[in-house]
Amino acid sequence: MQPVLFYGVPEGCSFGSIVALEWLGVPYRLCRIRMPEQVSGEVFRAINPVGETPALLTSAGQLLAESMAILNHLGVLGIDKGLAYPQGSRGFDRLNAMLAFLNTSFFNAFSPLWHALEHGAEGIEKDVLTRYGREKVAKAHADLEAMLRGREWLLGDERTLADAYFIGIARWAEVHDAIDRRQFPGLDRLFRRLQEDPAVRFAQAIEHGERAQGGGGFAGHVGLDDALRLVGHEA
Ligand SMILES: N[C@@H](CCC(=O)N[C@@H](CS)C(=O)NCC(=O)O)C(=O)O
Repeated sequence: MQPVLFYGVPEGCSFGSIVALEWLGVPYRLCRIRMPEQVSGEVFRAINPVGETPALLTSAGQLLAESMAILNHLGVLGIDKGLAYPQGSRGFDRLNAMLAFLNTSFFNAFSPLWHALEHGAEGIEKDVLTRYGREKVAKAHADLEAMLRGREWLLGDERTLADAYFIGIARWAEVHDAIDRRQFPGLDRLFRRLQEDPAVRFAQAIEHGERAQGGGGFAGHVGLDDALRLVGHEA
């Protein structure tokens, strides 16, 4: 069975999992979930009880939530391409540590800004959340810039699934006008390089509902009800 990735729009962190699937080149399908209405609805909670995207229906017909779990699950398919590493290796530990930083410190830095936007904060509440969020985003960028240590990609000379996940979150800086990325030259170079990547352009087109020409194994969209019927059905 082809895996199905449930991705959230607009601006979901699931963007990174779409880029990862494209880089891996494996056949897959997508199921589009609108946030917040559809993601928190009863039907989607049968996919992920937490009401969050991404979620993956694996090729074995099993459900998997959480970006880190999904990326590590997919990573096994990308070891020969250098996109991930076998568990027990130094590469695996470095990739896992980077994903953990991105999934916690980097992701969470944007939380006050998302809260202000999604809850229509006004006046002093908005000011406090905005200042707090911008400080957190700047610190997370400074920390990541230090971790990058002048390398081309987050882990070295070659791209890995960490770079795929990074771009899906880093673009939130523009959504919230949170920082000027040029203050972090290594991250700025990485961001610009990723923006030119065909898989990133493909994921952007998918999110915007535009006709998307992927270079990977995208096999089309599936509706949520049809995806539900696939749960538990192995190939
Ligand atoms: N820890 C989860 C967090 C997932 C998450 O927060 N997803 C957001 C989109 S980035 C979501 O689905 N939010 C639901 C909503 O906006 O109502 C992961 O890393 O996958």
